[in-house]
Amino acid sequence: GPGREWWRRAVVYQVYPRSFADSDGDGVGDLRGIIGKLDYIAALGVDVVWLSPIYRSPQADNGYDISDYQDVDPAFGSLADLDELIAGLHARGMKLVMDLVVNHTSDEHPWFAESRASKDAPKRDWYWWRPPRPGFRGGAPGAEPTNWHGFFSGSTWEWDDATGEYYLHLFDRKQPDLNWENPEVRRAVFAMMRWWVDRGVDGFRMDVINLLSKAVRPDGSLPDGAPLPGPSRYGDGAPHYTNGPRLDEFLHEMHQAVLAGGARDGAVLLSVGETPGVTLEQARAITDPARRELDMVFQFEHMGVDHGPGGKWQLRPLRLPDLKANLARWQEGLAGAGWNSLYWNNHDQPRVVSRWGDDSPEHRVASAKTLGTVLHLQQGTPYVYQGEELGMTNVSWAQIGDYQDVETLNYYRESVAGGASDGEVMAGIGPVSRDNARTPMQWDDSPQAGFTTGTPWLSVNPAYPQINAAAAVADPDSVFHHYRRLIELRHRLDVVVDGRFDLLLPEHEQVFAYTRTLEARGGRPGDDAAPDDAAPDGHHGRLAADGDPATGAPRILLVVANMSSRPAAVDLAGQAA
Ligand code: ISL
Repeated sequence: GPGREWWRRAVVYQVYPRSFADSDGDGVGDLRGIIGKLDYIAALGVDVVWLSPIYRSPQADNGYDISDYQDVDPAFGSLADLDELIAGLHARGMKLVMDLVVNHTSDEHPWFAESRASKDAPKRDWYWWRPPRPGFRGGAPGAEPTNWHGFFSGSTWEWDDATGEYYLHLFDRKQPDLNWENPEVRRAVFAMMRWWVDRGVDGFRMDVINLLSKAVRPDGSLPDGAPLPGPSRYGDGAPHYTNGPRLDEFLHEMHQAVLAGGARDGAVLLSVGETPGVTLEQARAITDPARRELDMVFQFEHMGVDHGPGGKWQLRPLRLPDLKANLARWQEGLAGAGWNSLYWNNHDQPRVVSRWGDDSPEHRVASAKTLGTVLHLQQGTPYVYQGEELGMTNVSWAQIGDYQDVETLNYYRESVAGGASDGEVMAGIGPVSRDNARTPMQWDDSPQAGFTTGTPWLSVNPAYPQINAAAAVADPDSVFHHYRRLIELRHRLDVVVDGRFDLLLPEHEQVFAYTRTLEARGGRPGDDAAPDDAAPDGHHGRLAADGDPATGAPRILLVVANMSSRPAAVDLAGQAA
């Protein structure tokens, strides 16, 4: 019944196919590569694999630009390979969550080709076409229908000379936004989703799903955004497309049309929305089970605590109290109301051990374990991004030519055109570029980290001789085995799933400490206290459990983790309940 869904106890592992494992030596990871690593993923003990997009795509944004939702890109393999992957996961008791990218398509999708054909094309209204601003010549600077600045730099509007109108693209110009106001668009998306459910997928991770509803006025126009700081001629459009007026309605419709039907095997489907800019209040609405929208969302506030005035490109050192306050607010805010997703990493974020930990040779392993402990013992569904379980680290390349990511390249171009020096722009890019997450998975210490027999599409991180899966699996004290034990704890202990979260020492600059407490003594007889092997090593943290005298099951977990590489003294007297 409600409140007991399988995903409350589950851990999800994200695979970014392009960078995971290459079976055919072309330098690009593929589905057969993933199939060959299923035993590795199963050994970690995760319940679900979330697969970043493998659909047919021109790869302008590594597959987040889809030209056919119902086929596999030849770079990744075939539908038959995907069926084999689904079967291989199911055979090992794991599920598959697909990436659903329906805020936009590729400009090479047939829907867009039909839409751009003429002003009265039947699919014209499937995308956002608008005339130039009155008094301006189409294509001239300032003629765009709104002043919005795009996620990937520049205007969100692209001029189309053939029909004399602009189309909207919140991301790259090769990613035109679908018009969800049009019921035919919604029907086509829901039919596509059901096709995947029938094929055996167990859920969807929904790309920028809270950007679907734009604040369109009755006359069809869209509002300008407040001017951005600095010399930029653009404005901030986010308030006009983030959690827009019809979002809850669209998500509820999707729930009724697809999600309510469940998976092919009868289990509930997992739905997780990626929701940049979402507030706690909005997330509570979206994930409130009574509203029947989504199970959980990825919030972004904690990813912003180290952003400078210039945003992500100006990372500042973390102030631990800020991170703790934010995560505690989400723990408390969704408790008993919605559900949290827990993540440090994904394919868009720098590696957490480099960002908020200590990736030096002396401290990397302990630091990565500590970060894992602090996240995995919170309430919610944890997501592990490939390589996080190895403590993989950032790269920092000196030349823009070493980077491949469209967001990074567009940002570089715009900044240098605006007068910034190569040096300052590269200093911003190094610590935060999405390519930090996208270097090939490090399997072993053979050439190219065992990722490919050819030339990888993006350079391997030179740290691979020390940091790789073969070494980690063989070492019982590795980050890998620590993550495996954390995942096992969630499966075994009700207090990890359901316990109330209470932050301790909120102002402490080094220590992240909290308790999880089960009010109702609902432990299963026979469970014992948290095993010693769950305790992270030495000065980097510890985990304690207090057994319920009635059942023997742990009733309270105390997590005390030193997030710094310096010794820390804490006095917990009077802190724990
Ligand atoms: O990467 C970001 C912050 O560092 C975000 O701005 C990111 O672009 C945003 O969270 C949306 O991400 C998702 O949609 C994009 C795609 O490029 C990302 O990979 C995807 O996760 C467009 O589909």
